[in-house]
Amino acid sequence: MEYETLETKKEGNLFWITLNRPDKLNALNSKLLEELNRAVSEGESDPEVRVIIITGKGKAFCAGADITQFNQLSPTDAWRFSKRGREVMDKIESLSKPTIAMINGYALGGGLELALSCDIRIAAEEAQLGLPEINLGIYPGYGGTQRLTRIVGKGRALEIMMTGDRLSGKDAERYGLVNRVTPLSNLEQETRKLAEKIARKSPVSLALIKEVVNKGLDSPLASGLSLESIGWGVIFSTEDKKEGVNAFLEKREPNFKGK
Ligand code: CO8
Repeated sequence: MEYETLETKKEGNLFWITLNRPDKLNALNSKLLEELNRAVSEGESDPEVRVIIITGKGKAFCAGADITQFNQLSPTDAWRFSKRGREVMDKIESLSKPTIAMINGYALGGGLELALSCDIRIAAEEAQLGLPEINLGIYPGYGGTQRLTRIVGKGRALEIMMTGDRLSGKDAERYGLVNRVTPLSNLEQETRKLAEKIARKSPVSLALIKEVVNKGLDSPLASGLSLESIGWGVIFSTEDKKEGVNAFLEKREPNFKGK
């Protein structure tokens, strides 16, 4: 597919999406947001793709929503703009395939919110992460108030939103905001290694893990636990379950097909 503001690349079972407005630090304008929406659908619908990686070109992962659009927005436009961005982030979070945000540099505002909608975040030590909307007299509008709080806890989330301060990659790891950090020079290699490891697992198990974890987080514990048990019924009907158990018994590596 053709894109103007991002690049996609298929590498075996991995699908890379690279935001590509480096001179504007990959700020999310409407075009980029819509292309991102299309690109994740492309990865989701390709049966060969098992893991989707989102990153940015240049010195930023993404510096947030495009501030130059803000002065033209009426309050109704701002609501629509926020709602549309949130729909795209919700879609990324609920994809059936695992997603990794490879945070190569600035991940600010809507850029951090994009990373928060991915399943796993791996960041460069040199990256800077934050929600600086407070400094613009606004506040996060692409799901950050909710997702950041669920990931790092209320106290830390409020501090990040109320100060607008940027965290280094290392501090973000300490806060539990990113899963792991690595020097920028190793970031791509580490991300690929992690993505390839996940890509060898059963796609059905991966999809069910995501569904049960995400839906469970929005439900009382008893409902989440019940969903987990129901999923067990589903997983026992799959070819991948037979393959995984037989591979163990036959002392060989499994070859999961996603069926
Ligand atoms: N929007 C538009 N342009 C941007 C953005 C942005 N978010 N960030 C950087 N740019 C542009 C700069 O204007 C500059 O363009 P130009 O060369 O034409 O002047 C270019 O990118 C390079 O940036 P800098 O020269 O500023 O680079 P520095 O290395 O000096 O600084 C910073 C890097 C610290 C990242 C700095 O650019 C900065 O503070 N950027 C803004 C970060 C920010 O505040 N992000 C939050 C935006 S608000 C948001 O994301 C809300 C999400 C919910 C929206 C809901 C819809 C209404």
